Amino acid sequence: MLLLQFSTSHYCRKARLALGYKRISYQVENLTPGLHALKLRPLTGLTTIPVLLPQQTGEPEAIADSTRIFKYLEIYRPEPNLFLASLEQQTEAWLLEDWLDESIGTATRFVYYDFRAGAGKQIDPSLFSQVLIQIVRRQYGITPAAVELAESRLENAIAFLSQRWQTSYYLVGDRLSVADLTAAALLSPLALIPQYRENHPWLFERIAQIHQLCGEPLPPGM
Ligand SMILES: N[C@@H](CCC(=O)N[C@@H](CS)C(=O)NCC(=O)O)C(=O)O
Repeated sequence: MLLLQFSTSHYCRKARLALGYKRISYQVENLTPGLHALKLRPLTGLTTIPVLLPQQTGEPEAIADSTRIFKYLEIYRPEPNLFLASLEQQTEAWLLEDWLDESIGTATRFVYYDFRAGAGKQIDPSLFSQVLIQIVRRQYGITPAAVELAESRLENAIAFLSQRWQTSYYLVGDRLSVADLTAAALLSPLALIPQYRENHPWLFERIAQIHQLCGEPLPPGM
C-alpha cells in the first residue's frame, strides 16, 4: 500500500494511526504542496490528502479522505477491530469523528499556523517555511478573528475530551475507536504550543499512548 501525504499533515497522521493500529505495512509518498493537486485530481477528483493507493489487484485504485480510509481498512483488515461492536456506540464514534474532522481539525490548523507565524517562528525561521506558512494562512483565511474562534472551539473540545479520556479512558465504549484515533491525530499539532502543553498535560499523555498503541512515532514537540 502507498499513502500519499504531506509529511506534516495531521489528517495524514490520522490515516497512519489506523494503518499502524491494524499492523498493515505501507509506504509513504510525500507530495509537494502546490503541485499535489496535479497528481490528486485525476486520481480522486479531489485535491486533499491523505489518499491511500492499495496497489493490489481487485482493490480500488485510490481511496481519498481519512474517514473513507478508516472504512476501507476495517474491511481490508478486520482485526484488530477499529469499529465498536454496538451499533449505538459506533454511531456515536462516527459523530465524534465527524465533529473532530470538520470542526476541531480545522481549529487546530488555525491555531497552529497562527503560532508558527508568531511566537513559534523560531521552530523553523527559514524563508521557505515562513512563505509556506503565509500561503497556508491566506489559503484557509487564518485571520486573528478566525483564530480567536478556533481557540474557543478547542477549549470546548479539550473540556469534552478531558471528561471522557480522564474518566473512562476511551472516548466511546471500552476500547479504542475511530474517535480516539481521530482526536489523537487532529489535536497533536498543539504539542508544539507551550500554553497547551502546560495547561493540559494529560491530553498529550493520552495522545502519546495512542501513538504507541499504533506504532506511530510521536508528533513533533512530544
Ligand atoms: N476531510 C479531509 C481533510 C483533509 C485535509 O484537509 N487535507 C489538507 C492537508 S492537512 C489538504 O490536503 N490540503 C490541500 C488542499 O486542500 O488542496 C480528510 O479527512 O481527509
